[in-house]
Amino acid sequence: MPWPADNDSAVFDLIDAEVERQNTTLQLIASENFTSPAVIRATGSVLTNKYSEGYPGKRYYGGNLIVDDIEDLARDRVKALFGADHANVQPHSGANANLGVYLALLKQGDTVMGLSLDHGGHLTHGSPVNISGLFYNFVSYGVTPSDERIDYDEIRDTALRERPKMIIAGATAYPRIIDPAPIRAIADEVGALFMFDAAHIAGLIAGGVHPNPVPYADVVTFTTHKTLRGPRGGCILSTAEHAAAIDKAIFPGLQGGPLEHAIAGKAVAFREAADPSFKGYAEQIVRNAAALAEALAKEGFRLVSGGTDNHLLLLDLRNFDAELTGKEAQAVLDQAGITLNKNTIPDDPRSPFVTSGVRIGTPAVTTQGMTEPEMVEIASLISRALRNRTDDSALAAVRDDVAVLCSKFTPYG
Ligand code: DSN
Repeated sequence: MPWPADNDSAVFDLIDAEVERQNTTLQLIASENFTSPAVIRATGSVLTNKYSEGYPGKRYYGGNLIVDDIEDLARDRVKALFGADHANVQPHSGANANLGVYLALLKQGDTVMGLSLDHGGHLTHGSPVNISGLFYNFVSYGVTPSDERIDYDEIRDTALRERPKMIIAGATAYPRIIDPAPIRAIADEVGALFMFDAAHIAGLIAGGVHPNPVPYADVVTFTTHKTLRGPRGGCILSTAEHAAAIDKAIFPGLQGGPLEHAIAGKAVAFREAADPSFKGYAEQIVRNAAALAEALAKEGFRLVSGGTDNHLLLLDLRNFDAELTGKEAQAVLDQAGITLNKNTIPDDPRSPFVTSGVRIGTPAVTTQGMTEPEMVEIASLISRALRNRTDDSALAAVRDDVAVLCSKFTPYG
């Protein structure tokens, strides 16, 4: 097989540099994680060579007997993990999983309710710049100003007024538990479908530390690469009633050939998540987030909603420094070897490109083996960097301390 004499160092040197970055700096983006070598092996396998349009037993190309077994393994494992009737493991992403559900169960123009993006929702829950907001009539609900938590009474009032075809629960920047039971009751009262987008918390559900929405929702979507710690990709679980419509919407409705190398990686990750040790991992993610929140509060930051029940926290930077924006904090912390993202806080006076907050997550550092003492150290490093944000040598010193901390917990040694 052709393999350039320089081993394509243009690409592979960059991959090596990225391994180095992940090993030596702190990864605090709430939607990221470190997959296992087994997941990486599956996603880097010859399965990338195979075309498999269709589903196990019903493919449009030959040579799919082995691929059928792999996709069946993935489907069976994820159904068992979450107790679902039906699984579609083909969505290339969480966005595609959500769009597939809309294509299957909605008509263009239907009214749908979701958490607004600026209160922690997701682009595909009706943002006007996303296909969801362009094709469907999304009506947003938000968090209550007083406690910055989802108000189930407000969801009910809005649902009674708007009579949506579907109610969506789920978030990308919401630090509290979302209870599926009252949303099921509201959906039943107004005759709506209930979709739970569990992208961020799928691993917490699998680990038994957050309520499982599968017994309540008609459909549950999620990504496999966040708290669930699998390869980048999406997944849909549903009741048997919606199985055929969802499968048809994903293929041929929305996608072509499935990424069977990613599906093999998902199968590996679903097995890892079913291992009893994963429960301990999920519990530690939440303990670490709580410890980090407490330590950051002591450093003078305000926590949106006062704390966290899950894998993430949202910091309102204004208390700490009225001039400091999320955009600047993200850039300064990058310089100090601390990777996180700027994020709007509820009713943020600044634009989404600037923001008054940052989002911080503990899935990746927990995978590395860090526990509560390291969370206190991380809070101190964040605070030090932001207090000295115009001092390059102080930021370099924080970066050195970050590297020392990471050297004790190297993810890919
Ligand atoms: N980009 C993801 C996140 O960071 O939450 C959502 O799709």
